[in-house]
Amino acid sequence: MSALCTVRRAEAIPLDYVLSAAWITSRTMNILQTDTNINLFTSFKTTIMKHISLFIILLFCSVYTMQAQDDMLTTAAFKVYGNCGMCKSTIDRAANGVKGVNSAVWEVKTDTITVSYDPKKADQDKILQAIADKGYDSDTHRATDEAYNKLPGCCQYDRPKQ
Ligand SMILES: [Cu+2]
Repeated sequence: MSALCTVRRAEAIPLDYVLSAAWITSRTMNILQTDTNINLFTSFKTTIMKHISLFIILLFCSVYTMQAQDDMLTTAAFKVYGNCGMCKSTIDRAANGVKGVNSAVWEVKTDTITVSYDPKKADQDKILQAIADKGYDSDTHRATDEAYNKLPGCCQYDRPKQ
């Protein structure tokens, strides 16, 4: 949760009868100290009004946070040829090493890598090229024979036809 939300939540607490308010991010709750001598009915009305605005602020904060995350990341899956668990660690490391990649997971069973990345910093070309540099072919980026031949014997998968 952003610092802005934290501050605004504390500000949104009714000020006229609250002596102090603090938003505790780790517990997602508000700590309030109130003056109990204030007229209960007035206090009740104020509380309802202020809690509605608090709720609206919370709602906007949540929606904004979710949108920000969605806008930032693109998720895509690509075919990458490989054999075994050792291939997996090499392919995963190559893709995760590309700047802007948030997560990359290659599956042995399906020969498919699922990558989530920031499209402003990374793209399909950069990711698949980094994987090809380590000796692994995809349908669009072929590794050099030199890189392929460097792979351990167990990892020398059947290459797709050129
Ligand atoms: Cu392997």
